[in-house]
Amino acid sequence: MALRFEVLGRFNRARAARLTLPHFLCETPLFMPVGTQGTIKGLTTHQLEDIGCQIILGNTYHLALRPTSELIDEMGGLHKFMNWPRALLTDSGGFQMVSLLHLADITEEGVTFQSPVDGKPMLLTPEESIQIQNRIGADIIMALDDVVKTTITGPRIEEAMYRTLRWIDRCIAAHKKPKEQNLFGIVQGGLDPVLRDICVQGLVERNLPGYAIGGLAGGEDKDSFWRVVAQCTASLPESKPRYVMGVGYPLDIVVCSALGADMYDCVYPTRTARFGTALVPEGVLKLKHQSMADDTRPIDSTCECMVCKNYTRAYLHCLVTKDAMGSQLLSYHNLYYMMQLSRNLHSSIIEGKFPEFVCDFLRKMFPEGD
Ligand code: PRF
Ligand code: ZN
Repeated sequence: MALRFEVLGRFNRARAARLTLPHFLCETPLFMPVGTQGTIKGLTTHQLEDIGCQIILGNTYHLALRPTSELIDEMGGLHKFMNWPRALLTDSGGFQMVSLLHLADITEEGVTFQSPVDGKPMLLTPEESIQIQNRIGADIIMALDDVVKTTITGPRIEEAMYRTLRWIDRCIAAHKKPKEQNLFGIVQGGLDPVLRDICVQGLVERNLPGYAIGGLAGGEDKDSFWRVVAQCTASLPESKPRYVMGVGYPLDIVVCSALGADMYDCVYPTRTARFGTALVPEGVLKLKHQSMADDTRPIDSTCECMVCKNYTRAYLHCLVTKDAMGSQLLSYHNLYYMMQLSRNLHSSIIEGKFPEFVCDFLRKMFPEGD
């Protein structure tokens, strides 16, 4: 195993831990910004370090198409290629293909899709996904899973869960760098507690360095989503990191952390920034709104980020729709907000003040109590 996971503090099911990866020592709970083409849109790696990002996400599917994993390998791996000294995680590619390309088709062999480059049919097998991720060289690599929307029902959910379990053995067998890269398995099974349980047990038997909870944040209601997270975290090993994929909103991160999850990733903070929305303790602030045009305050007077120290809402309002700098500054602030949230979760758990932190977070976000 190429990681160490030490739980430093707990509050009921919530944990604060130190996750030592080959390229960086991370503290959990932890939010991972998503970069697709080997970059977090609009930010330099120096800015990501300033913000306090510990680990960022790359997508196998995008990187494999361009610049290709062979080229990244020749360049000495993705860390070196993108000049990012800290930790990296790559997703396996199947989820991106299925969610981006509606033409993708899943068979026992793997995920078949039409190449967006030349339209030719291509096949991503579990073996190939791992081989590509071995070339890219991230600290954490993800197993290829069969992902179905949680909103569908019937035998397809069961088929996808059992296929994910069969594929994990093909991923483990194909993984050539277990001393340098950590392969995480992904729990599937939709909203069915029996299927989720079979999947958790199957993956735990494989004794992997970490586990992800997949197949969520796909349009199911919050209650079902939290229920699945609570069930999975209750039976995953205490001594391994737990990663909830594709999550999420600040509220979801607080709730999932209370349920015992440790890691998260989502495009939301950077995507919403590009649409002119800033994350603030009260929820969101829409910089495009006409009321911002002559507002001389920063985005958030309690935020200590470079943007809030230097720019007014009025200036950002002026930029948001007209210049790339607008979305860059908002992305900077939004990621700072997510990192501060992660740090606050970590320290409040360590200091035994987690309930106070959660109450304070909820009171600010829902002042009317609704
Ligand atoms: N599997 C993989 N990547 C993912 C997910 C998943 O289930 C999700 C959740 N829908 C986000 N990203 N491989
Ligand atoms: Zn700020």
